Amino acid sequence: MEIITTHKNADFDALASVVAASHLYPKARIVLPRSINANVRAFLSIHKDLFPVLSPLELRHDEVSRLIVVDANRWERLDCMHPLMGRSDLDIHLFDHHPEIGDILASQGKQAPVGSAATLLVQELEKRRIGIDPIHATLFLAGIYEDTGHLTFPCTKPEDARAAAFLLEGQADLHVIQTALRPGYGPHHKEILTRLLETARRTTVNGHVVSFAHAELNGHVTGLASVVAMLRDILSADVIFGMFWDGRRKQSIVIARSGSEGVDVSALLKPLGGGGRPEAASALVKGARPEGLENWIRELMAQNGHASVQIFDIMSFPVFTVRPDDTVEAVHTRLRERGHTGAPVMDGEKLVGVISVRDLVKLERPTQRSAPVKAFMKRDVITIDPQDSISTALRLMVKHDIGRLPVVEEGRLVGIVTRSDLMLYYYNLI
Ligand SMILES: [Mn+2]
Repeated sequence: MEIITTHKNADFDALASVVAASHLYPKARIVLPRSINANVRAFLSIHKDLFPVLSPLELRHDEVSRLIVVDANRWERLDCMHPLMGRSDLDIHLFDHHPEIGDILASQGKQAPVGSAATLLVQELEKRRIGIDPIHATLFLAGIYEDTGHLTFPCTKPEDARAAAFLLEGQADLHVIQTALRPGYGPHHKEILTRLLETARRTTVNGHVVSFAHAELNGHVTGLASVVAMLRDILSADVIFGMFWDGRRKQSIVIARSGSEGVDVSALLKPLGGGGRPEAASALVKGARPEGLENWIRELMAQNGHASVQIFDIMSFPVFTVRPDDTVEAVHTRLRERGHTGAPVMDGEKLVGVISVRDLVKLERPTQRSAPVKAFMKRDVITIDPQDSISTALRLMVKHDIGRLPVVEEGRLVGIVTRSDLMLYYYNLI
């Protein structure tokens, strides 16, 4: 007997991958783990007949001759498959996209760090010219979209977009996908969100705006991650930690979301036994209260401060500056020659203003051209510290609509960071 299985808490990528694998292995039975995400369960309740599945409890392990694993590469992530571990006569095929190396050793299959496991299987179906009907195309696309955040997560690869295009050509239904991927949001979630908003506290750690919000759980709640994601949008924090206390099981659940390149929440939660991706991670800690964990996380973040990229790493120096008594004409010419869009105005060692080409081009009259720049410079200069984070710089530029920030340390001008420095950083060009 051949079986296809996937990881516990099966998500759309997992379901899409097992179903796609069943196209590659028509004789194989699908064995779904007992725990399935709420939105996948809702989808299955309508589509159940299309995908006949076997419970792991019904499985006769000794009859299994081939195991096909999708969207997972570790035995511990599979449900009730331990009797198969270490069996030398078992033929294992593996289709997985997780970049870390696992302990399931396969003779065949496909492993590549693309955005979703479904991508790898869809590529295989396309290659072997195996037809996909619109309903299946819809499910496979839901898998790709879920794991890549509709092709927006940094894990997304060109292969994912190509597979998505192939499925759209195969008439995947975006209306169905929209409904299927919508997070379950009920009255209970609203209650939790309200509680989180009431308890949310904002702090700044290493220049990142970080929020911790607490809530107690009454019984098992699914979809907590989407509530935390909503909270992050509402609070517009760089990093958010949803801290949940499950009193009945005496355990804490930490769900973290980061919108800042400088903070890798999966690395942060690793010491707590958690994991995930740099921008989304979670941890379940038995016997520890959320308050204590919050302190622990704060300390970890403070320690990691030096590892994250600071303004010092991307700023330019030495800085081209002008004097307050230089004429508009002279400053304009010098900026143009150097290709700068602006400069700090220095009175000796003292930063007294900034002037930008944007201000200078408006000054056309001869009397203005010969006037000193101090008459037209901006005097309330927004500056930044070399130890500040990239996201702080970005926030200041957006808030004040400015394109450059003088970097000041102990009253001294040590560099300048411009919009184009940030752009080079975000596009990974430096
Ligand atoms: Mn996946």
